[in-house]
Amino acid sequence: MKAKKALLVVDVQNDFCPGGALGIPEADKIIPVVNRYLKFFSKKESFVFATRDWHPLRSKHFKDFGGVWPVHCVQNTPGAAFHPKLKLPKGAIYLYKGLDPKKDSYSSFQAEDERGMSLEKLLDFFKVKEIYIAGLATDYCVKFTAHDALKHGFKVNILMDAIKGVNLKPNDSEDAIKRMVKEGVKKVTIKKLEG
Ligand code: VGL
Ligand code: ZN
Repeated sequence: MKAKKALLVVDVQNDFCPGGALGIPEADKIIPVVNRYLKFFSKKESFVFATRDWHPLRSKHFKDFGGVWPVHCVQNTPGAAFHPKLKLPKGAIYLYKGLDPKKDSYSSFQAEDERGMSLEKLLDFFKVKEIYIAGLATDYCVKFTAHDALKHGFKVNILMDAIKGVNLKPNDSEDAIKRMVKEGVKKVTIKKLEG
């Protein structure tokens, strides 16, 4: 049987887009490209996973409680909703992360579906061996997700034209990409993929 692939769309939520509580400049510009990847992978009968940062109102992740971030992506608020332009297909599998008020939980490998099933369990169940990562933010969730995926033995690709970073320090995203590549991640673009 051919090894299965999955597209992982990370945290394309209102609060991470311009105008949101933790708005990343031009984050919304990746959305048409993410949609092209969604179309591409749907045709290939790959799996689609979509995560949402999904924090309780009181969390150590937030400045008010000792963290570094403004309050963002609070469970069931409009800021935590997917960006309205994101076109997730029927059959997409939804995951939530950042649920634990005592942890940052940047990695999608700390995410779970509504039944509490982890990403790793789901990928194993569907026999996925290779993942493609798009979304926000390059220097946090994307970086930690790629790291954990490699650690768990998956082949990992980052979609260079469909990620965007927070850049608390100006070079954070660049450094994150260098580190991911060093660890064994492959850089992919929609042109390369559609070939
Ligand atoms: C993230 C900052 C704060 C992320 C989450 O998922 O990349 N970044 N919370
Ligand atoms: Zn967060």
